[in-house]
Amino acid sequence: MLFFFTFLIALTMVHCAHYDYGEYDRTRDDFRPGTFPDGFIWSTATASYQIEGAWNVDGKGESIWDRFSHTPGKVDRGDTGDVACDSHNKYREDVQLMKAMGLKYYRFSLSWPRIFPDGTVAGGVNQAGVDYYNNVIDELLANGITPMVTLYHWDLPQALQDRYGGWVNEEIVEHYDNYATFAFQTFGDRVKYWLTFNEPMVLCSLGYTSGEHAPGIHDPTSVSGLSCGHTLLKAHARAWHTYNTTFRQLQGGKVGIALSLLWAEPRDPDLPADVSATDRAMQMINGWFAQPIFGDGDYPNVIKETVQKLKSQLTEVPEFTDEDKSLIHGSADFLGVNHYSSRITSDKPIDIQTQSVFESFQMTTAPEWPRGQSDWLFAVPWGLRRLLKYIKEHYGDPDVYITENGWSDGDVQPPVMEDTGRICYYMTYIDEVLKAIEEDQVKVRAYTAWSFMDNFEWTRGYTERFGLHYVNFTDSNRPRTPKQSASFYKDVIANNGFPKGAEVTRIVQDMWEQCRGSDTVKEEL
Ligand code: GBH
Repeated sequence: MLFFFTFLIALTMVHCAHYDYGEYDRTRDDFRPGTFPDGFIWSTATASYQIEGAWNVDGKGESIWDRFSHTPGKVDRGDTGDVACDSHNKYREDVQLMKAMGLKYYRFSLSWPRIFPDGTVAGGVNQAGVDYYNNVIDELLANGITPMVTLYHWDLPQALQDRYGGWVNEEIVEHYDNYATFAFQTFGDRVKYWLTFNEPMVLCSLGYTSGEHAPGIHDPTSVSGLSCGHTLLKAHARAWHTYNTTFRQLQGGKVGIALSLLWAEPRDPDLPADVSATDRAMQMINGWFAQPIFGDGDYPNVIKETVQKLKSQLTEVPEFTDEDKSLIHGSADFLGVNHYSSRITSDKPIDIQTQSVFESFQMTTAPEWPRGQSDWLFAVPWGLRRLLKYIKEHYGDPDVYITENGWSDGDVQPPVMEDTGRICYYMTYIDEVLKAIEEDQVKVRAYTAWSFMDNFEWTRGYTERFGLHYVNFTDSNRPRTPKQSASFYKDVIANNGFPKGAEVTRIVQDMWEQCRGSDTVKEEL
């Protein structure tokens, strides 16, 4: 009955929708069998605050996420990362599970306050924290898994927040650079892939504009958000130059940044207003960080216009000097792409006197796009291919590492172990990466599934599950169990994609038809 009802609604909505996806191409949703280039990197990812726990153990300092999650009302159900997946204790087990999947790479992040409790070198290094990361890295390498390390995945030392107000203050750049230098020096003999920051756009807009994330600053003028971004770009460039001049020759690694990039499609591609609204959205969301580093070295026009308007309110006007620009431009060995979803964009007229250009577009989704547990997560696999082509054309054809891509289920009983929604998501998105490589010659070098296991999903706590492994958060041992998607991804890794011919294609093709043709995904909603 419920199924029939859902089906009926789905049909009606598809029927009523008048969306047109631009140069719609009949082969857009076709399955393309094939394997990835030799040496293609298959990885999964996590982040320190989301998995480690041990928030106040062994000399670790408090982070802004400890403070934030301990503040009533900030996180659903009052969940915190105090224990999380307990990976501080269980990392060896995690590595064995990775090995069982045939994973050869693993992306994780360092907790800055675990290494420098008050964020500064002067405040002293916490040797127990250094030992922990040495152990994780050694354990990975001993099991044939290459570490990919994010220096900053949102858990700023609370002491730096208190002392400087966090990322709005440029004095923090020096401390970040010292921390990065220490990490390169200490772990760089074994770590060859670095990410300076995870998703600056998300951390500045949710942390310093809407206040939904730590440190919880609500500033609708955008001044704090823009200053945050400005500081981050400088900090990123500093760390890259440190590596480039001091460590590269000796260590031979690569340093990039993980940007959260969205694909936006005009609602009506024949309507110039929608097309330019889409362009503004892409500039603002993607170009804010991508353009200074990978594009022409400066902010996109939409950002510059906004800064001009805000100038009177700003103490420190975020504009780059020529020296800043030349330091930031080209300061990455690869572009890390965190991509999850797409949006349909249309123009929204604004009053230029009182409103910002940020409000000059409107985003929506199509009714036929399957939705994950997260309210923002819609599966639009072809959006990834278009985004990758856009990156190639607008951001200097860089080496691209997909550093995150994934799907959420709810925290339901019984848990979703036959996670068809996730398998369909991975399968279709991965195939779009293959198309981007083979048909559009985008230099994609890596694909990373978010996440290795269910974890602390920020303000959603443990209510949204992104893992290839199920974690039981009510059991003090935090047992992990592989979901069906783990064995699916294991096969993809073992086959280096979807090999042509023979049995494999038939099985994969059947799966594809199930994902594309039926209501498997919709039924899960
Ligand atoms: C990533 O953030 C994080 O790096 C990771 O830690 C996190 O667990 C994972 O994704 C899953 O959320 O589309 O306009 O409605 C992704 C954060 C959250 C950024 C949703 C964009 C929606 C804006 N994304 N947000 S919109």
